[in-house]
Amino acid sequence: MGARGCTATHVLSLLRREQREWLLAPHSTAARRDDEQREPDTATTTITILIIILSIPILLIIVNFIITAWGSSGRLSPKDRGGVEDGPDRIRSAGLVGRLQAQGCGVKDYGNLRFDDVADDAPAGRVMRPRAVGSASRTLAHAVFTAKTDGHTPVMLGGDHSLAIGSIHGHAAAAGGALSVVWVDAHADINTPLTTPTGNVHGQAMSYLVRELHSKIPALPHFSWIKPCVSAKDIVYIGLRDVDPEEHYILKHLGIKVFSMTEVDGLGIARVMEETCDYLFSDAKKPIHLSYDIDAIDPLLAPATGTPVVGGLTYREGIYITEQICQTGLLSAVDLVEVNPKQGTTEAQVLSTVQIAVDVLLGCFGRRRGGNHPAGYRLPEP
Ligand SMILES: [Mn+2]
Repeated sequence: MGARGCTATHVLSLLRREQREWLLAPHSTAARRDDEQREPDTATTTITILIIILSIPILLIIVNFIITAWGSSGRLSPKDRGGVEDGPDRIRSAGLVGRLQAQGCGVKDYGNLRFDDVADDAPAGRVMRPRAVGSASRTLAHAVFTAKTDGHTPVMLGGDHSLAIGSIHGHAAAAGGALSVVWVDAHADINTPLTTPTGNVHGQAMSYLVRELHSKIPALPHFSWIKPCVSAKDIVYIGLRDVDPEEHYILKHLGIKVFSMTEVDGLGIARVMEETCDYLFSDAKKPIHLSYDIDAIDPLLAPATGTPVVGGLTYREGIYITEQICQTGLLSAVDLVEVNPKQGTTEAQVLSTVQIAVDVLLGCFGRRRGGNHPAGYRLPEP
């Protein structure tokens, strides 16, 4: 696969403060409880969309700043059929930037981050393409770090879920290591390089980031810069329904909070989100990194993805998650990954998947199904 240069279109519109305030709708139960202690700044954080594209498909949006990253060669595993690198541009074509701006977000599209392929990138143990993934992730981590330190909320459009290594690493570095991660996915993506059944890094992303797994991660070429940066207690999974036995052991052994589809069914999504917020805020209120895999949504609705699993979130559940996370006022970065246009068998399937991805992001940044209006709006006088 040929390497492609970095291209970027910058769409920047600065957001006036009063335009931003209406983005923050009424707070969730958990957030409301601690309303008085809320940092005033978190309620008016601008959104930067940063779109990055990796040769490991990554798209990074900083809401206020979009970084898109995808790969020139699609997914990393030979077994994967490719196409996930086309996800970000389809999401753009669906009008993401304009729709975010229309709801009051300042958005800067950083274009697609593209990464050179690495010659002779032989597997390291079971891990496929470690050098390409390792170096691309490092580039992404730096982009996210820069975006965060510039005060933006990055949005990473994938691309596959391996991009979370770079995005969470960069985010954690900017946040001083104190971060909550809400991982919405059919899969846990927490196999270690020694347990992975496929070698795909997108099934291992979390294992490189969790402090408690550090001793289980072997040295890999181009991975030595990665330092674990998230504590097991600061992670919440939502939507799991395809978890490998080794992953299940890790989740149980580390006591990671999981709301699988069983809990979504049993509790209902409102209770799941209330418990998620209570759990994450029981200690300190840390910035939230939302890593949202479109395959969390049921494949009847979002079929254009690489590893669909039956029995997923409804559209309403998937959007409710974003509305609640938005209302915490703590959303600090978002990954939206695994939209793969080549996996749709019809154009309608692709459009459905892309539209849900757009709606997920709109929900993250203030869209309320009950409606919104700008804070300063006044009815016209006759
Ligand atoms: Mn995933």
